Amino acid sequence: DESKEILSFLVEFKELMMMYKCAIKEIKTKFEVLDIEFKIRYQRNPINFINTRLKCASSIVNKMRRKNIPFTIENIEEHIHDVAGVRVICSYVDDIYNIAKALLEQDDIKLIKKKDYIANPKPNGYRSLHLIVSVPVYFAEQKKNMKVEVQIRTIAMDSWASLEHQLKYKQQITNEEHIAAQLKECADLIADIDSRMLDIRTQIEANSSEPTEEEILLKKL
Ligand code: 0O2
Repeated sequence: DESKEILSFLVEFKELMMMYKCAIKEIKTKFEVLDIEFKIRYQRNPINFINTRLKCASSIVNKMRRKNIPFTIENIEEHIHDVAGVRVICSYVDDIYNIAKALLEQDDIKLIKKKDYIANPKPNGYRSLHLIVSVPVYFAEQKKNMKVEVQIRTIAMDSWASLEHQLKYKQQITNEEHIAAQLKECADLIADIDSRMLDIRTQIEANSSEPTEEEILLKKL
């Protein structure tokens, strides 16, 4: 009887993971569409690349243990917001907010939670815009609203976060406070560089008199 229960849980778990995988596809496509449209309008891509990941079973179990939540299918859906993860890496800081706004304005997207770690960086220096959204996914016999965690950040913020993430897993850091202070300093330097790069782009755009493809075409007519 118990093995029957375990088997049915595993079947349900596999099905739930399949649904999250599909939700990732939906959200990724939405960002790809926005990137294509933006390129046509402004002659540049706001998105550098998109990474996606499905949280593995052991990470889900660990997170639920940490939060003292019993491991059931319903609880995963209700309490674990980052089973489906989409990370969008933008060129400039303003792209982050433009792309987030465009996603949230879509009428099938529901914002569940927003954490702006760019306006309010974490004490360690971490910066990124986090959105937990819900998106409807259409399956053969049902429509299901699925939660996806979206992290939007610049290339510079992303490189800092990747290295910091790696360093965190290195055990027994000696001189920990000093290391943390240096990491924080790097994060702040990176934020300064991001804001200066945006400033440079704005200056170039203000002085740019390069005609668009359409303007060149119109002149030829
Ligand atoms: P992984 O391996 O990336 O999946 P909550 O959901 O509100 O209970 P949670 O989950 O801590 O709290 O939410 P939060 O703060 O929005 O962070 C979720 C994710 O953001 C993390 O996922 C990381 O990916 C990233 N993140 C947050 N803080 C940091 C940080 O200080 N450094 C780095 N490098 N990444 C960070 P996971 O599950 O921790 O890990």
